[in-house]
Amino acid sequence: MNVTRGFTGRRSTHRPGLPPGQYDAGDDWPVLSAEVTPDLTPADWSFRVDGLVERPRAWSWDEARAMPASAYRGDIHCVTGWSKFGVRFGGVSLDAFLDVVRPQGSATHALAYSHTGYTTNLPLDDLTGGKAWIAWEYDGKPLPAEHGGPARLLVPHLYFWKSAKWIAGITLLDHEEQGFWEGNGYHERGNPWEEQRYSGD
Ligand SMILES: Nc1nc2c(c(=O)[nH]1)N[C@H]1C(S)=C(S)[C@@H](COP(=O)(O)O)O[C@H]1N2
Ligand SMILES: [Mo]
Repeated sequence: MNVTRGFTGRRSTHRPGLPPGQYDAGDDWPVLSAEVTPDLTPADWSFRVDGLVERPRAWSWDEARAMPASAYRGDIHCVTGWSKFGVRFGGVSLDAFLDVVRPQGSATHALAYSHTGYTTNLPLDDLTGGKAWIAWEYDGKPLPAEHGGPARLLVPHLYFWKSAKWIAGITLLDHEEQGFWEGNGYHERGNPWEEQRYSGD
């Protein structure tokens, strides 16, 4: 069987791997920011994991960059409708940070927060097991500032609003605390395959 070879319909809405209600943005990468792009240099950037962990800590840019590199190659899906196929991000697996701070058994949820004040909430399970990254490279180059550089959270299996740009930290909680879009009616989990766009979907 040879059903996918030669398939080049980049604008198709029937492309395999396209979640329901999404379209293929092709080479475009729209910028979606609720805030102005901050003037954030690597020297200003830090990443902290706190809340229900045994050993809360923060990493500077150099400390984070010294951790084992991990890459994502795959697709991303924005709740406004666009998806991008086969993107490449480089950074560190979030598991590596969690291994250091050691989540407490009671931790079930997380609130990710940006240096700009943006927040988004996620079930802790969506951040573990090789599903989430702190990413600072796109396509082998430094992540552009408007896309969250120096570094952003990357949780590609969920709608892209969960991937907080200019990530500053993650607080582990034993309950759900709504982030920016979730407090404005968006879904708590945001699984594109189940079209969890809005609260109650
Ligand atoms: N700090 C911050 N992170 C954010 C957002 C934002 O407004 N601020 N928007 C989210 C949404 S809705 C999407 S679709 C993606 C957009 O990322 P991009 O601008 O790199 O495409 O970032 C997410 N992360
Ligand atoms: Mo989005």
